Amino acid sequence: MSKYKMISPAVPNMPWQEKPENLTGAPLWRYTANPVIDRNPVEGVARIFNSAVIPYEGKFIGVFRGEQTNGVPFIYLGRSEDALHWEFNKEKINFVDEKGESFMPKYAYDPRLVKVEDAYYLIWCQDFYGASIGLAKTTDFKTFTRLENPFIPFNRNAVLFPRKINGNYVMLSRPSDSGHTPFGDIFLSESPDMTYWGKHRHVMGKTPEWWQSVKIGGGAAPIETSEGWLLFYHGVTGTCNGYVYSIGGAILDIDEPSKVKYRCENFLLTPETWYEERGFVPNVCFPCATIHDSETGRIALYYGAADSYVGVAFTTVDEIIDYIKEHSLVREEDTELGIR
Ligand code: BMA
Repeated sequence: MSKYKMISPAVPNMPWQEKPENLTGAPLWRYTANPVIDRNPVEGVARIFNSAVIPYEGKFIGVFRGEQTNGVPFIYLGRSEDALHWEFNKEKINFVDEKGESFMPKYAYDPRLVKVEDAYYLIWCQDFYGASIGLAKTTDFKTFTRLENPFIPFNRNAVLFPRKINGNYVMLSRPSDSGHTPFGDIFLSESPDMTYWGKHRHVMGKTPEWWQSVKIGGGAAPIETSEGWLLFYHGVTGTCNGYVYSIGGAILDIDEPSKVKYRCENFLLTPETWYEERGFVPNVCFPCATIHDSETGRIALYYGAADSYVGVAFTTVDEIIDYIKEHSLVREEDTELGIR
């Protein structure tokens, strides 16, 4: 019996590996066969990373950031029986407008995939006269209808909550600049209809802890738990060799998620294996999705590694929440409602 509960469906066939016995003091453990997606995964695509997966019809489906051989990122659909071995469509996702006509972004990267009620939403970063957030809806993974862009530029790392809160859809995002953004806090916005977004609130920002001292950004869709919304996010530090991306964890208030209840002072995972340290952009662990099973409390976290691969790390709801609580350091700005 788990101490804490995840309020989400059971996913008995989710991928899983037990915690290694010699692992102490670390709340996440890597899948031993990582990376689960290697280079040149499909014709015309050099690398897949920073991608999101979800259970679907007893199997798994995902939206994948594919770096095409012309260097431009786009989103590809993938399917899997076990969420570890993936088959990708050779064609990129064909987005349409509300009339059903093709409506392709110029580029698309870092997709997230979230089910809210009966629909699946894709959220990604694209050009809208500058880097901004794109949004699309599907119910069958055949037709992907773009919705209005939720925010004006510049903005990245948008993540939708998996249910409405107080009657509204809720999205986290990270206002940014047009380049490699040397700043950035996580904000929250609400919408009654997925068209008009407002009631913006500050959730949390960078901290003096060096691993997240430059900027932070949303990661996987928050998991509803008995302790609040469990959020895996990324935190960035600057070094003389560039940015280093680690994975952090926080628990947000269930009814007022702009208030942070617990926030882990330590990173949960930082680049240390070859596929995280070496690649197109070295030293990047970039979380984008979880698959989790409410019956067993198991969580599989999917993250992009070195802008080149996809890795999976495991934990349990008890293990991760206890670790975040035990190492929580919440500052006044975190606990505020986040409006000024
Ligand atoms: C960020 C995003 C991510 C990328 C990371 C490291 O700004 O563009 O897609 O993984 O940089 O390069």
